[in-house]
Amino acid sequence: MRVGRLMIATAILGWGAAAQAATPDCTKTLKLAMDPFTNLKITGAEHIAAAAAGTVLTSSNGQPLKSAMPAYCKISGAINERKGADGKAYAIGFEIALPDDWNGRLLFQGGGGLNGVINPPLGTQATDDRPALSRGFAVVSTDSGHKSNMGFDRSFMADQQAALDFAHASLGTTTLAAKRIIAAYYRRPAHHSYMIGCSTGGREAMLASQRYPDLFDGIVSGAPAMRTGYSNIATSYITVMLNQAAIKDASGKPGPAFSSSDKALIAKAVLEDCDGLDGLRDGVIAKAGACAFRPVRLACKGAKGAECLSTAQVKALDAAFTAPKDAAGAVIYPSFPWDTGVTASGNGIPGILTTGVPTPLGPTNVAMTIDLDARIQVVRADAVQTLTDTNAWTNLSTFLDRGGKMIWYHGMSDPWFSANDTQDYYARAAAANGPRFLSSSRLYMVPGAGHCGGGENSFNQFDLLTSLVDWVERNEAPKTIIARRESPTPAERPLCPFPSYPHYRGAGDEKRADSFECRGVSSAGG
Ligand SMILES: [Ca+2]
Repeated sequence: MRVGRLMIATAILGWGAAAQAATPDCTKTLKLAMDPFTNLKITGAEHIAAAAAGTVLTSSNGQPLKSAMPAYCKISGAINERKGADGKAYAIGFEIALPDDWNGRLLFQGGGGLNGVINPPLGTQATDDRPALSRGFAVVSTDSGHKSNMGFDRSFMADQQAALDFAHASLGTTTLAAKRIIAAYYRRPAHHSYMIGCSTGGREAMLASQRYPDLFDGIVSGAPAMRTGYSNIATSYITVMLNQAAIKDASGKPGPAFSSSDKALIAKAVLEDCDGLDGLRDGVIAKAGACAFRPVRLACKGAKGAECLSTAQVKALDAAFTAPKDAAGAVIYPSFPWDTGVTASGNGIPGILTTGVPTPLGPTNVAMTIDLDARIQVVRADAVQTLTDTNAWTNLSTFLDRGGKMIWYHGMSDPWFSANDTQDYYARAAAANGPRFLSSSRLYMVPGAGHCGGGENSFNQFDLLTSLVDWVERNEAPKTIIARRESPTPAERPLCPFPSYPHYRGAGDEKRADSFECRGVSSAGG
């Protein structure tokens, strides 16, 4: 951080006298800057006053938080500052929020994309309207070892240590630094440590369980980016299958595979076949595992019309929802589930049936063919990708032997990483670790939800942190999680431990969670 000296001066001269008598002095952590062993430099320390509800933003351009935030000391730091192979300055940048009224716990806040920015350490993910900081957690966030203004700028990987830090190393380094700062600041260590992340943060949460089994007592992993090389092949494959059915322009470039009315037709048919399987036709497909929608039933008997799909469209849909395989017949990546979000076109990443337009993930993909075997060879030969991925490692014996607990969640309409892939990892981890995995781990599918949130008809607001802490510290294993939404009308719905799902009891207010019961085999007995 280039502002380091100025901020240190400000910290020394500034607000320290204003701190309450019972509150540790933020500036005392500055002595850590001289510790040569950790190569840890404190670059800033600032006491942040308590803030009223609705006045703190999730990020500089984010949404206002509904909860009030407590007074806290914000420490900024840099670990291992150096000049990298490409001549750029590197360090693991981090911020840690140390609330005046501390609850004795640490929360590591996972990142997103390719990281490169230090998001405000608030702990908003999977905490509904009560971020971890508002509950008294000390919260740390990090750029994972490089600076970037672009979400998918890979140039830092030219530097070996920066690549290692992104792949995994910064997680351990930052967590140890956070624990050290906490112990120095409060004069006692955190009694429990937690980790929550989604997407890249979900991958980092998996890393925490797999490669740093001693660091965390409880972990939440949402929609983990566990093997992006493979998922990128899958989404490219799906788009190519759909492009083959699209109408081409004069240059041969494919437009959208489906018109708006085509997508409405598909969405209506999927609901007709699968919405009611959970006992209630409400636009939510809660029993997706039993959804057996077949596109052929929408095939035109004659010419293409508004009420049917062309033969090419049906063929493309079948291919798009079938797992791509390599030449040897091995599945490269699981298929995506039929869910309500497959035709979504909202503000987030559009549903996987939306082609012919650029998305937040990149420019319009107009490819008409894809060589799956060539692509998979490139991914397998990519050393950084291999080190970064978390799909293969399932030995969690050290983490589980320590009593570690883990909660997973994934939106069923996530168009980037298939919810089926997280289910697949969960099954493999269960097979590898035996009953102790199932007694220490839960997976919750979120019908209709997109990538780490969103979803037009989804109950996507839920608090997993409370359940995780109760599990770790009171041995109260979670069963159902009460999820809610505020629009179109406020309503609640249970999330059930996978593979069970919430089934309508047949009577009762459908806005109330207790009108539903978890059905189907569940390790949690839910
Ligand atoms: Ca339903």
